[in-house]
Amino acid sequence: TFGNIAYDQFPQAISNVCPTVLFVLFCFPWSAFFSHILHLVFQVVSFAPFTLFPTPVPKAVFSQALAVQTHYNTLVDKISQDADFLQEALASTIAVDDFTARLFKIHQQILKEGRSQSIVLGLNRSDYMLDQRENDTPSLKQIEINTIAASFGGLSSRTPDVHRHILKMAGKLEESERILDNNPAAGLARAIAKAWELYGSEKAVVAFFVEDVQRNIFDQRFVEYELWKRNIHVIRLRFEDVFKAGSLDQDKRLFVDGKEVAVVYFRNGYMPDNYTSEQSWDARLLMERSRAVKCPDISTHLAGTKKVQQVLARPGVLERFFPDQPQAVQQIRATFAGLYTLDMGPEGDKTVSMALAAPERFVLKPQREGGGNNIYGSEICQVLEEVKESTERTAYILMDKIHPTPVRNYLMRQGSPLKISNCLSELGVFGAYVRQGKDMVTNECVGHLLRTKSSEHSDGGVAAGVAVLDNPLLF
Ligand code: GSH
Repeated sequence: TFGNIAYDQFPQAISNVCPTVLFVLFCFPWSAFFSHILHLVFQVVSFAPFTLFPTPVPKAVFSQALAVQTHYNTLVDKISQDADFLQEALASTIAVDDFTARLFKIHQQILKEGRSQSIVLGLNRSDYMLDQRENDTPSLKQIEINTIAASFGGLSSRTPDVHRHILKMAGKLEESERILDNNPAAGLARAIAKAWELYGSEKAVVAFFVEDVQRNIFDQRFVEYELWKRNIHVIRLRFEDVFKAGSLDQDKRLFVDGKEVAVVYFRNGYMPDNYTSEQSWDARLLMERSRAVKCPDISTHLAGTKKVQQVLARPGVLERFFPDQPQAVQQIRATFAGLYTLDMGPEGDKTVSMALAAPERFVLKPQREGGGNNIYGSEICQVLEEVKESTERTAYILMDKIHPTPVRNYLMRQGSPLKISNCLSELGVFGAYVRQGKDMVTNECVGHLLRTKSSEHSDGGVAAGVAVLDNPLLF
């Protein structure tokens, strides 16, 4: 390392040069300087952020979250098949939200043409926080369910070993042994593999549909490698690949660059910004129309919108999907926070007044995925004052704010100073299912994800640069 070489290792001639020049040449920390510049310019890989220690989570709520997951899988799947419900639930939203409206248009076109594939693959993640009111026991409340690009199943398959190791080093052997095994990557891949097998063509590939700039590639790779282990060929596709080299044959088989695609696993396409041109929308439509198994298909994507989440909380709606299963209804409903409509009319007006009177009690949510889109506190008033008299307000829903108890921990993130923070955690549970026609072939809960962020941030996940990966330590 250039900057650390001592003067006396250099010939006398050099030490006769002006001391300032020598100082700059040899004492300035050039190596650190260049490595910093190189790092800024060429940074390709950095470690995934994580908490130094696992976070305590009560056993009862953890088990509750795992137990309800297969019902959530069924619910999402049933919603996706109920065109009338989706139409009715989303009517007010698509009138004002262009992105949801475009997705809905594709959904309608597919219904008109008839679905070309009866195999459905669903990989989702239902996210919760623990609501702790005064001395009550904490209660599990759903934040949202992600039915598209539900991430971090790959990395969370590796984090248990990180915390086991740290706890051992800290002399906490007993705690280290209590870190749960977790392998969502294997479970997600198992469902993808099942869909691929049912598709029934050995040479067809599984395509991971990804962004142009892939910041979370390693999370995806862990799922990918599970598929390669089963001798399933995986490719990665971007919008451009599909619109430039994708086509359907006369049986609507999807071919990209001459390869037949059995399964398209969407890890992109959930945000308006992902669709940079009309060609992106054409590519999405092409994939949806194809015989490839889509994960998710367009209807399942729509089933994960915030508006659907709010409509599900209305009295009687869950019963529509589980007419003979009061137990499932009860288990799902127990996880609902208060959710309120902003549709035009007296009920929506009441929601507006309630939010304006006590904004700190609520979260205002637009129909967006990817994290960091929610509105809190005085900003709720600003937004609602602007839109309250117009249909624009129907682009949002209002939800009760959840109050988890902060826990102190260190958030380990590249470039961030090490400091103890008050932290809040969010527990996610991964669901995976495959249906063929009317037959539910598999329906599983395949693992969990604990994410933790500083309580300074009201919103945002790992991908948004706010939360970090964690593990539950059950008590
Ligand atoms: N495109 C990236 C990937 O596929 O890994 C990110 C996808 C993404 O942001 N997914 C959201 C998520 O699971 C759901 S739409 N976020 C969790 C988080 O960022 O903490």
